[in-house]
Amino acid sequence: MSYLTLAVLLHWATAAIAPAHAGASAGAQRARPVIISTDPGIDDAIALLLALSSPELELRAIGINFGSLKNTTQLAQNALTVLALAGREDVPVYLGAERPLSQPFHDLGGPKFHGTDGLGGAYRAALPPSLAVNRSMSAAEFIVHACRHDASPKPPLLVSLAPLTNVALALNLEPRLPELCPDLYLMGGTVLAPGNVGFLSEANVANDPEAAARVLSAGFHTRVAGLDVTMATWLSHSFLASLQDLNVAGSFIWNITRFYERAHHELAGFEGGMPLHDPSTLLMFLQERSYELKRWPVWVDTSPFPSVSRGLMLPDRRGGPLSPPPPRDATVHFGMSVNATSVRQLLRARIAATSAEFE
Ligand SMILES: [Ca+2]
Repeated sequence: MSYLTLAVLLHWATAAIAPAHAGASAGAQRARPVIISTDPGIDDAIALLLALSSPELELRAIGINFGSLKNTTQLAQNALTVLALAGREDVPVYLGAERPLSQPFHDLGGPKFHGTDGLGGAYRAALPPSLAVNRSMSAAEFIVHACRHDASPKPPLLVSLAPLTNVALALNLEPRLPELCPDLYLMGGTVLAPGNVGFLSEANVANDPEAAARVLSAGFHTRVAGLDVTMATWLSHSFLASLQDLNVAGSFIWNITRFYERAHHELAGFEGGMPLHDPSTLLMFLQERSYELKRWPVWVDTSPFPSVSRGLMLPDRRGGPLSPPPPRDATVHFGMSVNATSVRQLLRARIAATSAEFE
């Protein structure tokens, strides 16, 4: 795609999508502020569009975390591309963790699923020069700042769609973070579903197990959208194809998922379609009734790399009269099943709504 084509697309998209958002905001007094830590990432890009098109949420900021790529500059460009598409250049993008909390970075194969640019090679053109990251603070510093000072009736929702490094760094800066911003939704790990980078490990946790261990034991009221629900929310090829004619956002999703769908076929052996990883995290907030959640104590394996168990999430799922109930300080809730039909419908409706004012 040429720069001109992208520029036309962005201009068109800005005109198309911004009014729909403005209308939604005006009528949604109770929109919850949200800060998203992300490594965009094809599924991250869809999640950001979902957040921007949901009147229940007011996106305060995007924090970039290494993950799908190590190149956080490229990941930030991808976030800015989505914001430009949605006409939301007002949302600040802060750079964050470039490497794991305490251990070296190891490439677990992110570019094979997201492409070397993170968006499947679909949008390589330069952005308008007015779009840039906000360098006044880091992603972790912004999380702390917002949780200390946001004056909304409810504190910001913390959402992590990447390794948990930014959140762990924010905890280092402000140990009271789980009191200030208690609600954390994250995509990561698996309880029973097969892993996607190891036989029981998932990429976000395996990319920085030390950060995951720190965050999951910190006392946040945590909801985990792991592979147990994200793999179960399969988007078929025909579902994806049906999005491209909806509007600019749907066409964008169709374009960036071509690489992702092909990678899931060629590398993971799936017949067609793709799992819904990162957007499921937001869908769990937007439509919690569609998820069965289980509260369990949890540990994360931080055996030195390389290890077959490094990055495993280990919830204590025992129950019944011979084992104790989860202690009160076990505050992590795992999504174990999902009404996939219902959340797919919501996703489609929200993508469709981004063009409501355009037509
Ligand atoms: Ca991600």
